[in-house]
Amino acid sequence: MKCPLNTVYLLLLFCFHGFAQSEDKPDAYNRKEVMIPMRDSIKLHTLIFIPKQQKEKLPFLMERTPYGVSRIPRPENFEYIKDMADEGYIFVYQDIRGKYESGGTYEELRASRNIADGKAIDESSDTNDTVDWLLKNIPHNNGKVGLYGISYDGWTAIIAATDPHPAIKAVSEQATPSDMFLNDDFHHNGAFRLSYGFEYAFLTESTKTDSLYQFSKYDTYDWYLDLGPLSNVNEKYFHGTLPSWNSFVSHPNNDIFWQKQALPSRLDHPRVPIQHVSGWWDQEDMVGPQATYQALEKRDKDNQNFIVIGPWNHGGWASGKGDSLGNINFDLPTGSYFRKEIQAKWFAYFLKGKGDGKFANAITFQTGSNQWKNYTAWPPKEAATRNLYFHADGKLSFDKPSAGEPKAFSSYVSDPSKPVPYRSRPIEETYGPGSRWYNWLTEDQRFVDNRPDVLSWETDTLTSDITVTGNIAARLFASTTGSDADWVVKLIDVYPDYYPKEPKMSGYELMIADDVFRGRFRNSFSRPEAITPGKVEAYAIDLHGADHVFKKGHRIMVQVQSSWFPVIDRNPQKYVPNIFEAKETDYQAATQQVYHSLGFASSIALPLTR
Ligand code: PG9
Repeated sequence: MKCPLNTVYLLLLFCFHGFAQSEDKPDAYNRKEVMIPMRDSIKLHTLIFIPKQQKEKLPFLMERTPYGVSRIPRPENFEYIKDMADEGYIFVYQDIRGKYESGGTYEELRASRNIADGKAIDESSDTNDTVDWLLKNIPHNNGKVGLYGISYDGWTAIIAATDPHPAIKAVSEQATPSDMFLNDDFHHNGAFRLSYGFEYAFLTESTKTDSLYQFSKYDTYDWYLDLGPLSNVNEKYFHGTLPSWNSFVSHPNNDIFWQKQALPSRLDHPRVPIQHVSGWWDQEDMVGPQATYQALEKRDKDNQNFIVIGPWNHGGWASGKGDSLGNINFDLPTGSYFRKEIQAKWFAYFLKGKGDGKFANAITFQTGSNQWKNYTAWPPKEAATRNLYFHADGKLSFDKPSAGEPKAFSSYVSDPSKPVPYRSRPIEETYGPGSRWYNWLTEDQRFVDNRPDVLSWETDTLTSDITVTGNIAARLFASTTGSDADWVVKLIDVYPDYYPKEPKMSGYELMIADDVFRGRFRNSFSRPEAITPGKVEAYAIDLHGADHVFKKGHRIMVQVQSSWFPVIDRNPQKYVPNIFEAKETDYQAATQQVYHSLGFASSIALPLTR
């Protein structure tokens, strides 16, 4: 993979956001650089690539980004869109308002404007103003526009679908965050994503271009531990200058700020065909496209809502073959298949009228069996849920615990001064040199097996395949001696102890589904409540979607722990109204008890198709 940039951090950041350059080709496109005026006279920096040989009127394909357009390869050399470039479109790349070479002020995930106010602006009005300009100023266009992009660029694409210009005919949002309090980059189930939130706020808001934070330690596990309580961030480092960090601090609960920002509340129904693209091991926005698809699917009268989910990390479909991720092999070139057979054909149909338009509503790459699958909806309705129960002897089985089992619970001490690392150390800066951030969700979970603060349950060796297709959820019955607690649950595929097909994978513990839940939000994400010490509480933890075959000869494992540091901030384990204002002395060790009795039968609900 060749990258267009010299700077190490940009190389890492943007290569993994799909900005890989394929081999150089003689320029097939003419490049035009323009400043396009918006309705409030602010001008946006835009690159337009027009095929040198244009036989027919062509549609536009546009990507709008906060990360700087000048670094994006020309379409004919850009692996992500090369199949489409070979076919011929007019490509448009634009710096969004306030970033890089565009005018105006940047606002992260800008709020929607009041549409009745003709002068108000937002990302949708900026898209529409750009489309107006393109239709009038770029000759030989066919009057149709498609929008695409990964993550933030996917967000700018789908936001344009809230109030689409009539020329916008198709939107492919890829790895787009949907709800920053419940999922995705900044929180998961109310637990704050500390390392991502801190580093991204600095990256995007400290300068008009992007800047990496200069950590004094390579292993940021130590740096974040030395940071102490979150209030030190503004006191010692940001001094209240970064708007998104200030929003984290002033909105610790799922209040109207987060609710209004979330995509399901901004999109009524698919007004144009929308394709959602998601990766099973997306380390940033795995849930986003699935949640947005599911919200829109309920209101999709015209069958304009589609989803594709594959074995990818964040944006992993944009470059390379996609036949492996980290240590995991998929046998097939899933990335190149997506680009050529799914993405290119989808846009060709909606923008050029090519093909029969028969697209499956949901396409997934089923892992384990390593096959593409088509479904009429995601999750497919045919799956039947069965619970996998925790038992006293560390076993996991489809049988409920019996009254005679010796122990009602298993327990561990969770100590905020020794949090469990979320990936093996050193934990390099997220987008920093040598970072292993991109594949951490596929990392072998044996690295925490021997910790006293991680509990495991495991099935016997499977005597036949078990296929899980749909949404997975944990139901945990647990108590703590503290008054708040985090619960991390991981569903793991354990490879056979000796695996001749690939000896290095012997005994590998691969996470298939996982998430963290902040205990204070067990009854409401908007109104947190302290936990009564010692009281057994029920926690419903959404582990999200999977399409995976646990193969005969493998085992299924569940791990439970109370920290995932520093991607998740430490829960003080003493209830305070706002954790961003907790004091050093509020952080205390607590004893956690996870129940597996008849009355409190902790379990994982699996959607089984076989
Ligand atoms: N995950 C990044 C992001 C998107 C939207 C908001 C904040 C962060 C990204 O990859 O663009």
